[in-house]
Amino acid sequence: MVVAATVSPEPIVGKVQPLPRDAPGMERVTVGRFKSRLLTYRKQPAKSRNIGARVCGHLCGSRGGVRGGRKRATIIGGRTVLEALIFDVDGTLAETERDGHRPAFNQAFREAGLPFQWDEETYGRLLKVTGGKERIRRFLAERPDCSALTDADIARLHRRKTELYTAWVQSGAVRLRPGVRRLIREAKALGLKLAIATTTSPDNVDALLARAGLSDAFDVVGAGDVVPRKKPAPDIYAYVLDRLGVRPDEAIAFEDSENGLIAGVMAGLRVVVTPSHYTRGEHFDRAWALVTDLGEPDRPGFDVRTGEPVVVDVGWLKQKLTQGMQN
Ligand code: XBP
Ligand code: MG
Repeated sequence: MVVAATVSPEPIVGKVQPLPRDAPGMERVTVGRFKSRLLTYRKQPAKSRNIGARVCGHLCGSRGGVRGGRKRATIIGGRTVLEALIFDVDGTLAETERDGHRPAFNQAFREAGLPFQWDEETYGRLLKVTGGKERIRRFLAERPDCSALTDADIARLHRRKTELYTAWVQSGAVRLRPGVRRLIREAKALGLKLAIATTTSPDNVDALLARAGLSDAFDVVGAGDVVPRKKPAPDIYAYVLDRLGVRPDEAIAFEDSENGLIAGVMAGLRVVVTPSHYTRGEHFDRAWALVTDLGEPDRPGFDVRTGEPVVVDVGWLKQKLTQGMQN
């Protein structure tokens, strides 16, 4: 069946509607092909004439583009369709670092008889190193007075830390940040795909989602050592996008840190940043949106750049996408 991008001034999340193959006055111009979906623009009279140029302009523009010539954007009425939301975990879904991961590391160190503890300030500095095992290794490299640990020692230590951290999560000590549950539920109800892209260990993600009642919400979970290079490398986002089957310009990422922002931008994504306890002083110039938190209708977050109150929902994201394409 031949399908065509219809001209709709309304939703960004639009529908691909069938057109009769030989509709009069129409000429077929193939714009793109994505998976089993054939997206065809048929030149239409009068008002829709500018669509070809807008489509071409977008595909040839600096954002998105056709990476490797493999996938093409799903374009409805000259707009890229929003297909997926991708969430970071620590700091983005919940404030987990200072009172969750940090004490778990420290208890694991104590139990192993190691002669150091990470205070809040030290941990904030070490957070620049993503991944718990990598963080321990970096710390030990800075401390020649500490006896060297083998990779196997570090892995064992980290397994214990994960047990302690997941127990903390299961105890109910951590809550989702404002607007997180609301946005996830809304996006799910509207049929968007949802994914996790995190450096944290898969057990930590499972524990947090289970405790939050969101275990079934995500189509793809990319976590921990599933890719060799952790953030700020874009690998985890590339992994998740591939499994979702969506292009970077069809998805929006949510991050709390500069490392996460760099990873998302390098993967070609638009990134909404909600800075967290440890990341408030970092640089977020390249964020697509920078808000204090996602906000709730009765307690909005704030756009850090304009000071405007904001409730980040799917409608807000789609509106912002539309504005971006008009600029
Ligand atoms: C944050 C991280 C993780 C956690 C600790 O990941 O860098 O390393 O601090 O978790 P993100 P592990 O913000 O990408 O969710 O000890 O399991 O690595
Ligand atoms: Mg984070």
